[in-house]
Amino acid sequence: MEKIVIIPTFNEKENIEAIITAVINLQQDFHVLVIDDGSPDGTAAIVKSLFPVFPGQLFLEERRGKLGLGTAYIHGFKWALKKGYRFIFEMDADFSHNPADLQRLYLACADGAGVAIGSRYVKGGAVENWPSNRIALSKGASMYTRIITWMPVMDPTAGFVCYQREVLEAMNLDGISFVGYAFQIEMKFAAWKLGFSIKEVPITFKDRKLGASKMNKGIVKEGILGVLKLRWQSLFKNYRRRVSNKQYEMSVFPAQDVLVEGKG
Ligand SMILES: Nc1nc2c(ncn2[C@@H]2O[C@H](COP(=O)(O)OP(=O)(O)OP(=O)(O)O)[C@@H](O)[C@H]2O)c(=O)[nH]1
Ligand SMILES: [Mg+2]
Repeated sequence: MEKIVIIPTFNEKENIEAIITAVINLQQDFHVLVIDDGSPDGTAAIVKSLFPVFPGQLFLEERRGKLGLGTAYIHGFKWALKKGYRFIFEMDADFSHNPADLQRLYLACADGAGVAIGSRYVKGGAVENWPSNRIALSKGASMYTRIITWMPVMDPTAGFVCYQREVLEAMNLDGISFVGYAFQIEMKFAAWKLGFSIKEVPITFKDRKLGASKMNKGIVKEGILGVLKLRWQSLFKNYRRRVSNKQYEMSVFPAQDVLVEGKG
């Protein structure tokens, strides 16, 4: 019970079987938890049909409607903590993240990072096949986040992440308020504010080949306003208070600069 990959899904019937199979067939003891938000295309039924193929390795949590990526992950984090997993991963269902990189994120955490980020925007990272307007939006969001928050993370919107369980335990997960892209920014911001070490591991991100994007204007708006809100709240210590889990004594992964793989 070491490593679990949480995959949130909404209408991913074209990808879900292949991504689950790819993760488990790595043969590196990754379990998979799918959080499906009542996908009308029957994604959850495909997951259930795979239970006999991957007994004890594949799990499904079904929610009633599309409640957002952020709350899906919070649900998954709580589930994974309760089951005792030590390394808890976030990954998309659409093969934008290469399952073969999971082990590199794991090794970064096993090596001492509290959070390992699969990063497109550090040396060695890349984005393939994304239209130039998507790249501009993503890079713009990263730069905007760095300027406003001063958080020294090159890819703050990344959705390919490994957390040590202690990092999630130290957080008041109900205090994380954003649901779209801003959720990804907020999780990293919270880990950073709580003093955990973060390491960016270069990855190549590929555009989805199958299924439809869930990106929309509301997600962008939440990001723009959300980052300002995070910065504002953190000025007055309210933020730290809100996202920290008071029962937890923090000392396991002391604060240090954000590190980049290959640079010490
Ligand atoms: N459970 C759940 N999963 C979601 C929700 N919104 C998106 N997802 C899943 O989250 C992952 C990322 O969503 P994507 O649509 O790929 O978002 P994106 O990567 O920004 O956009 P594209 O790459 O252009 O598709 C995918 O696995 C989606 O199925 C949601 O509201 N609930
Ligand atoms: Mg995607």
